[in-house]
Amino acid sequence: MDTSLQDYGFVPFFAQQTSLEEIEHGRVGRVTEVQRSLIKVAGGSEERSIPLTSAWHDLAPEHRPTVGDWVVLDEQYSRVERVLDRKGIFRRVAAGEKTELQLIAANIDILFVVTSCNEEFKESRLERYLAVAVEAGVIPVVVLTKIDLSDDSDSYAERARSVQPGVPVESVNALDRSTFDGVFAWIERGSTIALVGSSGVGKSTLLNTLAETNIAATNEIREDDKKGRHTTSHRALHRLPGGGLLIDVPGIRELKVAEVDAALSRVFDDIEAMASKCRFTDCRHESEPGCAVRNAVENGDIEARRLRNYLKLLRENERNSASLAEKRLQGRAFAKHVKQVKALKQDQGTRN
Ligand SMILES: Nc1nc2c(ncn2[C@@H]2O[C@H](COP(=O)(O)OP(=O)(O)OP(=O)(O)O)[C@@H](O)[C@H]2O)c(=O)[nH]1
Ligand SMILES: [Mg+2]
Ligand SMILES: [Zn+2]
Repeated sequence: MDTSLQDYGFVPFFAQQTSLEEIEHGRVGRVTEVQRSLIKVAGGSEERSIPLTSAWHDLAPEHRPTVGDWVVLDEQYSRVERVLDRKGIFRRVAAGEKTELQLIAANIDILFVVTSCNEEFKESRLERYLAVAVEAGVIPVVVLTKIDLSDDSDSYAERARSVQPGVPVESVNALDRSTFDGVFAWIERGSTIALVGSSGVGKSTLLNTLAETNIAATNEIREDDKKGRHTTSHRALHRLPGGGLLIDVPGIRELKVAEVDAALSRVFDDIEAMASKCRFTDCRHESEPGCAVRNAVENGDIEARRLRNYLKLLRENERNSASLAEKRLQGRAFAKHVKQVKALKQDQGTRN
């Protein structure tokens, strides 16, 4: 097999979905960038820019190629013939009024949830990211940046660890490789890491320091409120010189969740275990009598903030999952209608 495909993370799961002929002709590749009407595909031989035809735009977002996907091109390398089944997908509900999924990165092995030792740090935000990571089937690692700017970085690391026992936390100065031992341990040849988090936490800085060149633009954060300036504008997959693949993602303002039921049970297993002791099996832990969860909050066994975030995520998940399900149903009904109309026309055609 082409070694460069392996360098891009081409494992048997994907090889089984392609033919030897497609591989030998350099028609198989990995999506490294997605722009409005074209995608960049690398790995087969040279990196190619492939136009994304309108047929792809007509599909639901989850069926379109995204960064990290494996695709097969046609014989002329002029279009995407198919997108290979994914090992996993990191996605969110797109910002805005409509409930629509937005893909962030496909086929990632590890998610670096980047957060920094300043006002940006929020346990509730980490819980949100962890839920989406668990749902995507990836290993989440919290990367805590800007330890050089804080007198109290250990307490930030402690707070990050308390969000979920066992979650790895790596503390770094993103500008200084000598602090990267913990981070290096996660990087392997052919494995894919996505960098996600708020704007200004240092995702692109991490990438540049790891790559030892300035691949991505970075920008100072606002002094008054420590907010970033949304410097990175599109997602891109980069190959690190020492092996390993890194996807730099623009700062996420709001990671809205949908279809993360099982993941919420995992991330909040302490609350769910306690909920089994509530008097009513359908207790919403609001004002019901005999609520073991609220009791645990009063005793200080569960943080009030954590319960609030859990209930907020539950409601958000319920609402968004329901509207996605409805949308899919409408989509199917419409497709069926189109099929019937076509069949009818064909039928009339043959009779005429
Ligand atoms: N001192 C110090 N500065 C850092 C660290 N990490 C990031 N910075 C600085 O923080 C600013 C923002 O970093 P970026 O890498 O642009 O942040 P980003 O997460 O890519 O932001 P977006 O692309 O907007 O999502 C830059 O000025 C970096 O130099 C760190 O660990 N220590
Ligand atoms: Mg950036
Ligand atoms: Zn309860």
